[in-house]
Amino acid sequence: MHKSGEREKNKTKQVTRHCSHLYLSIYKAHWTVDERERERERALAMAGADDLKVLGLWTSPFVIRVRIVLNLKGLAYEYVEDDLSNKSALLLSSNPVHKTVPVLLHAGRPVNESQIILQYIDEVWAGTGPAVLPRDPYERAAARFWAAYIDDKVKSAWLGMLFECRDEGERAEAVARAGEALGTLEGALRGKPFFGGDGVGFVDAVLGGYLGWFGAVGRIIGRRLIDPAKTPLLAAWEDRFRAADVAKGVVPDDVDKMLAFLETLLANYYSK
Ligand SMILES: N[C@@H](CCC(=O)N[C@@H](CS)C(=O)NCC(=O)O)C(=O)O
Repeated sequence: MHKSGEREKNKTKQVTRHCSHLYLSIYKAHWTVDERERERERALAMAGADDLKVLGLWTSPFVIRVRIVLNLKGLAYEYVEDDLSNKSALLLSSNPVHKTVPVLLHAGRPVNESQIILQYIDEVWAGTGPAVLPRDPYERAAARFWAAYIDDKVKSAWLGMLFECRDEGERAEAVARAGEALGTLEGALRGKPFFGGDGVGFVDAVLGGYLGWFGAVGRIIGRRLIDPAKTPLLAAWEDRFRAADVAKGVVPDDVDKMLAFLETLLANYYSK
């Protein structure tokens, strides 16, 4: 095929991918290339730079962190709760590799994996609201380091404390592991109100996503998981974070509801 014809075909394919529902309105044979290009731009704008949908689960630390960052950026989005015992066709087709929530759909295009989603939001809306990751490359590397640390150490302790422990001894062991990881994070906070400095940032959102479950653990073990006696800076951070506007309505604070959810989950998944 002729090169310009090939380019034209590719553009049409691209638009079809981005906003298939608008396809018919842009594909008019008598239009010139320029007219089609202008219409393509218009169609993409209509599809909405801010057309955002989150597929989620209200208790998921990974989903919660995405919602926190969308709140931080002041971005409106549609939230769709998925049923992980009967995953939606949209979830399966949007995250065919892991089949997990969260999925962010931006103008219909899926972005997977929560930390990647947070960075995507920060890049696309760099000019909107506060920066999620620090702008300084060294500080940014440090934030990514701590976020990875949290999803390694805190995540495994979280699974151990609630979902994988077979008895109270195993729970206590996981609680101790969580305490160690939280002790290390106390050092990373270094007296700042938030990991991100004066306001919530990347690491705050990543750790903050777990706070609903920390509340549930607290009820089970009879004390705050983030122990004010051992990690006073982090305990103050928790209070500050829970009170922040970005966390409101997103970080679960109803411990009874969390524990009822846990019970159902354990009965449905882990007894099989
Ligand atoms: N690494 C993933 C973890 C996501 C994840 O594990 N999500 C859970 C909900 S908390 C899920 O969708 N589980 C469904 C499954 O594993 O089938 C991320 O950060 O997005």
